[in-house]
Amino acid sequence: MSNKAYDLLVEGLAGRNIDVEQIKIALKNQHIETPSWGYANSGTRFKAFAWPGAARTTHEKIDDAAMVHKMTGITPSVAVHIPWDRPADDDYDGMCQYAEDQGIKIGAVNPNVFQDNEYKFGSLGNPDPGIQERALDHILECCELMVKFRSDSLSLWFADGTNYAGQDGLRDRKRRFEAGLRIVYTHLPENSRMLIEYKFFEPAFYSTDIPDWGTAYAWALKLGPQAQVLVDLGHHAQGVNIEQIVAFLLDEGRLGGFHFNNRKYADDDLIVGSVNPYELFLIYNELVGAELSDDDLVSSTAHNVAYMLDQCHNIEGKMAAIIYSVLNCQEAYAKALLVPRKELREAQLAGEVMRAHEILNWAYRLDVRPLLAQVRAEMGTPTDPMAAYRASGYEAKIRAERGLANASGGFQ
Ligand code: RM4
Ligand code: MN
Ligand code: MN
Repeated sequence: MSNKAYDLLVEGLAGRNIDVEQIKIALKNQHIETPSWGYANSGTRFKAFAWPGAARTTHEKIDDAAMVHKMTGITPSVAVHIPWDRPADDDYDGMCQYAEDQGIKIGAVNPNVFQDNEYKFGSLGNPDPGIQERALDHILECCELMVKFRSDSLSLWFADGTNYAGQDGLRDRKRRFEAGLRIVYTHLPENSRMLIEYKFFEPAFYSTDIPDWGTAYAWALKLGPQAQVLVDLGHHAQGVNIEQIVAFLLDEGRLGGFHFNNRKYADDDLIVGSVNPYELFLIYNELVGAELSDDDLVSSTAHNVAYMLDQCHNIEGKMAAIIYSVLNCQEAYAKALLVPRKELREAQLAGEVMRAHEILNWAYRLDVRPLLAQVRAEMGTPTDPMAAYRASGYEAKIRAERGLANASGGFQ
């Protein structure tokens, strides 16, 4: 394949002692998990605008996830939410088989302890022991489902918190949570892990039981090595330095995974990289640095990170938005791989502030599209996934087959 732009890029990189072949291997091994709920209709608390063709069943969500994998080659798994994705006939083997027949696997299992009326005052943190137990039972059932789905990650997010000062005892809630999480921990299947997701506010507005990475990290430490922290990019206050959190958790062996999305104001769940592509690059820069580290704990932690999307496509079509998100992650990873790390380190150690900053930004400013086109060609996937998707006729097909579903609120 003649790819002039690619040849030029390789030439430029050689001058900086960058081995493109190694970088292509890393890019071919990149994996991003897509969320089943991202293919269904969703909306804000004001209105959910139905998208013609949005997936209505888990089979349809699997079909869509498989199509994204066909277009990108790097999304071989789909995360499920229980009960949204519980197979109607309880045939879990059949569901796994269906996914495998489409060329993908079931990934992280997400329990749902926030949508039933009982959870008005929380789940594990609820003052009512009966409701704590109900939540616990559901999460433990999800641990059993992990075995059926052959999944190795339990992804935990809680809507728990309070809306008014004095509503509940903050320490009481902490203790209830800790007790619940300890029980969950002992039920994790072998060789699996639990990912503890934090979020600073919403739906609770006064206090949230797992508000930040520090709380999630403290519990992961108390629980044991199978517990790690999940960083959702939308779950921080404005201006928080997420790449520094990522660096800390990587260095301590406790970064378990990501929920990628982007925010401008709150937990907006917009397309990852759409608001702040530089931040995404800086996050990937920490991950690549850790992958290359000669500290075994750090590099194995980085290699085991579960990269997942957690987005909500309210006014745009789901499929193209998810493909675009995957490409944004691919581009950020490619740029991070191209950082001339030796040069950067030398500049850092010499205290050359501007030189170090410039070296990092040199990689960020590279146009990596010819490299990615080359990688895709070598992988046998479309060199331009967005164009290939548009030309595939998939959207017209699902629109005709599925039509316009009734959208209410939330994710279904
Ligand atoms: C939360 C959080 C969780 C997701 C729910 C639906 O804000 O990001 O990961 O499962 O939304
Ligand atoms: Mn999330
Ligand atoms: Mn969120």
